[in-house]
Amino acid sequence: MLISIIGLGYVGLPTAALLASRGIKVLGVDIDPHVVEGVNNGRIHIKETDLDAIVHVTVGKGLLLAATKPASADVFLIAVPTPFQDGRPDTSYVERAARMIAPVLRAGNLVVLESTSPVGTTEFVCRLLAQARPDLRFPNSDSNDPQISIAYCPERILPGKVLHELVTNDRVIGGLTERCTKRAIEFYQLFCEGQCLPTTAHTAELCKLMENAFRDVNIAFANELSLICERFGVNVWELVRLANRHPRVNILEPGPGVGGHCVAVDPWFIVSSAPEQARLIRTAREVNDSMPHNVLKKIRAYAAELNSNGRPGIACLGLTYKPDVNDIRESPALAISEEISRWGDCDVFIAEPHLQELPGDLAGKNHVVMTSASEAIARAGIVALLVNHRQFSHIERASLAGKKIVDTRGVWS
Ligand code: SAJ
Repeated sequence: MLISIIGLGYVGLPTAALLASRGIKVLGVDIDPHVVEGVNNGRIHIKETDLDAIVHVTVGKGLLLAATKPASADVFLIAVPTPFQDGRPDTSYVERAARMIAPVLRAGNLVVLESTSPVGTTEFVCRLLAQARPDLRFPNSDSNDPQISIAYCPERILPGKVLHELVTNDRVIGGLTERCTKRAIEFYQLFCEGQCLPTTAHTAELCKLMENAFRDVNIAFANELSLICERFGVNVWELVRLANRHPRVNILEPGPGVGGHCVAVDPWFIVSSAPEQARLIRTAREVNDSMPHNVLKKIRAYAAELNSNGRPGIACLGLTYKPDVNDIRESPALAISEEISRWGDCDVFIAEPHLQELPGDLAGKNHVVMTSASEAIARAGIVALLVNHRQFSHIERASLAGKKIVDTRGVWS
């Protein structure tokens, strides 16, 4: 059996490596030649627990190979990005992936889409493939006894725990026909120990979007609560801890906003396609997007207080979108630090143990320095804890004495 995985990113590469580690031959396809070259040399371009070792071993054994073009295979798994741009989801990478595999498709193949997608995208892939390959029978309404199976199965893995969750998570699997679903389930059972739950493609597509919207709405509740608590001078962390002792209450953690390429993005897929119905989902997005502004207001007020004693120093602890990862996509911590660096009237000391150098707008500015957490704190009058990385839990409380603290994650509160 040969599996071809189109897209060697955060989902495709770990899935490819996991399948290969089970002794299955995998061809990973990516349009980026650097990614392909790296993988073929046993190197990875993303940070994920244990992934480097498993890629190294499976490439060494000849079970995992990367290429810029697909070859014929038994199963094609599409895991390419679907960014949200100009108010709508961009499915052009999915389209490109489908056009890439069309020439090498053959009777008996299974095609699975894993990319987060608007409802109807799996059918769209089927139409594209059917147009490109009129010689094959596809699972559309006017085709009897289709030769190709097509299904949607969203990835649900949590960055930082990807290799574990790929195996243990339940999977929602929606084929274009019941037979497609059955075939896709057989494929996932090769490596998935969770339950494979059959449904339709539309339900599976919407299920993925709703899972992340659910999380976003719940985080927005926690964030709104933190604003209400500020108004009443109540410690939100204590309040959440106490409220969660109720048997049916489980409030999430407030923070400086929601980041990452999933929870901060996917709800917009729903809002853009059902704007009249998705009112709560839209409001939650707006609440979460407003949180960095609230953090900046507090830091600005402290900077104004310290201004009379000379140029204030601000320590920004953490840049990534969540703790213990090196991913800065949509990161509120990064957005906050970049905005502070634009003020120009403060020195900024950044501590980010998961990055080697300052990213984006922060790089190349004389008043922005990357350093250790202890040095950042020592040199700053204001300390903003933006990400609760494990390393920061070792910071001595004594080193914070006399500092203005903006603790967005409740580590010291
Ligand atoms: N966050 C909070 N408070 C919380 C929990 C999270 O502020 O109580 C923030 C985080 O700091 C981060 C953001 O939310 O900025 C998102 O982090 P996350 O850990 O909630 O989720 P992701 O984006 O790393 O992964 C999510 C997961 N989805 C759900 O939990 C419903 C994961 O299972 C999905 O596979 C992934 O999105 C994806 O790829 O869609």
